[in-house]
Order: sequence, then C-alpha cells, then structure tokens
Amino acid sequence: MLKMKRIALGALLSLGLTACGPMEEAPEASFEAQDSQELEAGCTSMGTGITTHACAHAGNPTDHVAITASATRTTSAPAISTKHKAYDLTLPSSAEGSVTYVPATTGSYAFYRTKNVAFTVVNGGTSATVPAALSHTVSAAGCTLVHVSVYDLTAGTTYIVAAGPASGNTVTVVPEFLNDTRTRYYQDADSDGYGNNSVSVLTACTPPSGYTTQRFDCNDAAVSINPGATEICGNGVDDNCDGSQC
Ligand SMILES: [Ca+2]
Ligand SMILES: [Ca+2]
Ligand SMILES: [Ca+2]
Repeated sequence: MLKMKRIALGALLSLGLTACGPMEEAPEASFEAQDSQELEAGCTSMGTGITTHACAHAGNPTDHVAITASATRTTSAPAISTKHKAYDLTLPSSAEGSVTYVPATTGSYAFYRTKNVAFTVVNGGTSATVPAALSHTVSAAGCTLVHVSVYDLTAGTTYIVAAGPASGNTVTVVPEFLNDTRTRYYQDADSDGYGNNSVSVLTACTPPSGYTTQRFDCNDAAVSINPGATEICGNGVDDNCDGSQC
C-alpha cells in the first residue's frame, strides 16, 4: 500500500515537473562520472591548464633529465616513469630509440614532445601497440613543446616508448598524468564571462563551448547580472551577485 502511494506521488511529481516546463538548469555535463581509466568522451584536445603545466616543466632547466635511449625496443630500457620531468632523450644516430614508462596509477597519460617525430607506445608484456587516444599539436606561447599524444595506461605495466629518428638525434619528452592537472570550468549560458556554480566540468581537456573558469554568476540567464556588474539601487535586483541590494 505504502509502495503504491509512493508510486502515485512520484507520478504526480513527474506531471508537476512536466507542467512547469524545462528545468532552468541543464543537467551537469560532468566528465567526472566517467571511467577514469579511459580518456573522457568528447575530449578533442588538451586544455590550456595541462599544456601550460607541461610547458613549465619543459622550460625549467632543473626539471630536465638526460637519458640515453636504447637502440632496440626492450623492457630493460632506461625508464622515464617520473611525472613532472622533461626527459632529454639521446637517440641512436638517425634511428629510433626506446625508453620505458611504468605508470603508478591507471589512467590517461599525455606525452608531450619538443619534436613531432614518430612516437610509439608498446605494452612490454604483450608487445601490442597501444593506440593513441588523442594526438595533436601544441601551440602554447613560449613553449618548446610542439606535439602531444595521450594513451590510456594501466598501473604497474611496463610500456616501451619508442621515438625517432629525430633531427640532431635528440627529442625531449614530458609525461603528464591527466588527472593531476584538471581544471574546473563553469557553464556561462548568458555569455557575461561568469559561470553557474552548479553546472561545471572538471577536465584536463578543452572544455565544452560556453564554459569559463570564472564562476559566481547568480543569474546565468541575465547578462547584466554578474559579480562584475554595478549595483543599481532601487531596482529590486542583486545586480552584482553579492547577496544584497541597495
Ligand atoms: Ca554567465
Ligand atoms: Ca549573468
Ligand atoms: Ca548586490
């Protein structure tokens, strides 16, 4: 009986919501609920947060580690498994060289490079090539990195990372774990530059269009109302979103 009442109440609530028309706020287009082991759906390029982060390591001399890559693809090749480093690989003359990468955490890893050379990631245990989930150029200001590829990797597995040949027989690689450098973006439906606190995405990728890092828009359907607006006394509106009127 109680169950029937609940069902009836649910039906009434549904009718009520339908009668009220569409909800004011769209459901959160969050990437967080998705499987963190794979590159999130809809990701077409790395966001400026992680690109800038990788560029900072590439441009910081103390972050650079010199590594002589192996001439053959082997799981005993030198390792570049530490994040937040710029690995300056010396490759065999006019040939490919290999290093290994053993991720500490399962998830998506971006490998930034200073040259757009041939780049292959192989599972050292199965010898299967790991497909790049994403690959594109990098064009951050003042950054020596020019290309990035993203791979979904499993913790504890040894991956052989093969690169080259490269001009001068050198290439620098900066590995980054995507989850370490995610940015939260807020939906800005009225395009006033301030987003809705309750509709956001947390991602290392380029955010969906219409999202911004600024938040605290108390009315995301009115372009004249936002934290940067001037309060107009007597209009009955909290124009600057500070919670009060004058
Ligand atoms: Ca807004
Ligand atoms: Ca607004
Ligand atoms: Ca106000």
